Amino acid sequence: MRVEKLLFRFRGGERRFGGRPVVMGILNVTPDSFSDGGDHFAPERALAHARDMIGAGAEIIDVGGESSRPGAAPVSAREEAQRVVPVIRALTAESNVLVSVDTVKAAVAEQAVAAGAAIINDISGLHADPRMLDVVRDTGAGCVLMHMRGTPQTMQQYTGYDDLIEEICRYFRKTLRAAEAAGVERDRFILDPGIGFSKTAEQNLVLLARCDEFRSLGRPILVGPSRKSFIGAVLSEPDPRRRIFGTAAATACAVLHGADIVRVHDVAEMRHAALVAAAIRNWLPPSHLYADGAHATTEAAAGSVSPPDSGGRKA
Ligand code: 7PM
Repeated sequence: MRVEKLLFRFRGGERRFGGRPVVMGILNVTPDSFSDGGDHFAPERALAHARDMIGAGAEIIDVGGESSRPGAAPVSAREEAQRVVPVIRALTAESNVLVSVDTVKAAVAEQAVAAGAAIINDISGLHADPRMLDVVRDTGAGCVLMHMRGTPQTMQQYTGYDDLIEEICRYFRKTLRAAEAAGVERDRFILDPGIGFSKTAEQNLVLLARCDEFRSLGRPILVGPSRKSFIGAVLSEPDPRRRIFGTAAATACAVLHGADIVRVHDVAEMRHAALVAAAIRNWLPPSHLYADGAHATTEAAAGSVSPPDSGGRKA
């Protein structure tokens, strides 16, 4: 079976997605996640966690300095940059892991890229800060374009969709078109349907089951199901730390249905879930999974199946 390998360009390089699934490890650099014992943020502890995730197989580290939690105290651009910049600088100095910065603020993104980040992960899909698209263009950074309606404070008021998948696709098309008009090529973008952002629990399940429909836009697909409340809703499990197996199931489903990148807390576990799901995906006939126009014959499909341990799909 032939699955499109998609070129992604970012500051300092390019890579192809569409073969082996890639794990993005979440690094929250906030005082509540890595304190020095008091109320202060300890960058050394955050770095140690990043090293652990790299050791466990993370190929991208997503560094965020502001909680997206509804009701979380707002953080100034200055404070947010003070948290993420030293960590990004140290991490990119010692490792060639790809670093993304999880921010909706153009000023933070700019400093993060100057410190070594290759990718800007903007949960507002370039809508929160009018300068963000300029920063993507001028820095040459890659960009994760996530779908959300409203803000983290208001998003759960906007879960009414006539056609969930179609409306998210329309949002992606529109934003990609605006970006192109501003001089940012499509190959700089990764698309993310925004699991948990302005979606009901049921809608999140639909997104994971139908990830493949976003592939028609010709860009790599990222999903972030990690420990989220829709898993808690299915399992009646209020404690996010006890949603790891649930996250593994969600990760496997997303990869089976064509997701290229998974953004997770539990890197070692989700890497295994993703690799096994991809091995299954690669062994299934294409008609079962992909509407990408690749209708291989039986022989062609068999000829291009990669053994599970290669984890990859031949072009
Ligand atoms: C509170 C609410 C705390 C939500 C943390 C979160 C995504 C993301 C986040 C995602 C991309 C979390 C989220 N989620 N970026 N940032 N995709 N691209 O659970 O799904 O990590 S924050």
